[in-house]
Amino acid sequence: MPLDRSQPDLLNAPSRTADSRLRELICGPNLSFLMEAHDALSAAIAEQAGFQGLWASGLSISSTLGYRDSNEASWSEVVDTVERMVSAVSVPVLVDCDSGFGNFNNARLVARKLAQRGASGVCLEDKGFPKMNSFVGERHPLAEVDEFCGRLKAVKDGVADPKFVLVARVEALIAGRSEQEALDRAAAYLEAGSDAILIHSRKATADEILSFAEAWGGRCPLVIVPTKYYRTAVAVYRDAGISTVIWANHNMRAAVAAMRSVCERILREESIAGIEPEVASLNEVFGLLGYDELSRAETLYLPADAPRG
Ligand code: SPV
Ligand code: MG
Repeated sequence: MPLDRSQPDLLNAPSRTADSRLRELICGPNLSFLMEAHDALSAAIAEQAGFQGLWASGLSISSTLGYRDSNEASWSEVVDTVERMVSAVSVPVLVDCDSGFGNFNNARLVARKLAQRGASGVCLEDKGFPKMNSFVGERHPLAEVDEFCGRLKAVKDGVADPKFVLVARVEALIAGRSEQEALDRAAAYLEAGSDAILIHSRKATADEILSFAEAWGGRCPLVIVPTKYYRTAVAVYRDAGISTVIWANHNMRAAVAAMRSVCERILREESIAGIEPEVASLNEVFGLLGYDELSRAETLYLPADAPRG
């Protein structure tokens, strides 16, 4: 259900604290899905479509801000974006925290800020700072295991709320390392306090993910991001005991495709008549942003003869 915008304190104030729903999604017995969002509007659309939880994607947030997914966006820009997202929805948000924006101290600072702004969990990947998007290029140097475990422990200790979820992301397969190294890293990150392991792959099939899942043997929930192996049916993940699938960048990519198509048509046709049936109506936009709540509030709080917005 969309946020009840009749609650004024939820309109703009970063008043949410983590609740247990993200933990239930990721650690529960059923396969769950997190949908990518990168701003308040995409978050509200994903919630209204029926998603129970959101992925605040680093790639998508960077892209919409005009940055490359290589820590060009500052941690505070990410926190501000997440705050707008959280304010727009009632479903929990897992935030892509990249590698934590530095060492253990930066990681715990960002996680704490995100928790204060209402995020329900963070995902930290075992790379250095700056990181590079996992699908770009061949150089993906991994963090030392002990040092990364320190980052995880610092986040766990830094956010006092036990409902806050910590996902550790293993990039060993992205970096071309062995499955054994991926398993060893995952075991160390679990020991360091992670609630779940995100095992990432950029292969076109799910083979290495499924092999990892079998070898992992359900030691803790597994999260996957099937951006490249998108042809695999989710039933396969259910059978493999995967906990959560993240559809990681598809709102952002849908927006790119739709905006490109509309811009090209308006330029070519020198008219907006042709695209009108294909774009969202203004009433849909006003509905998404709760304009009706504002007019109810005006009736409540403005003198009867005051000018209205
Ligand atoms: C993101 O959505 O920013 C992710 C997933 O981290 S990926 O782009 O696959 O690295
Ligand atoms: Mg990312």
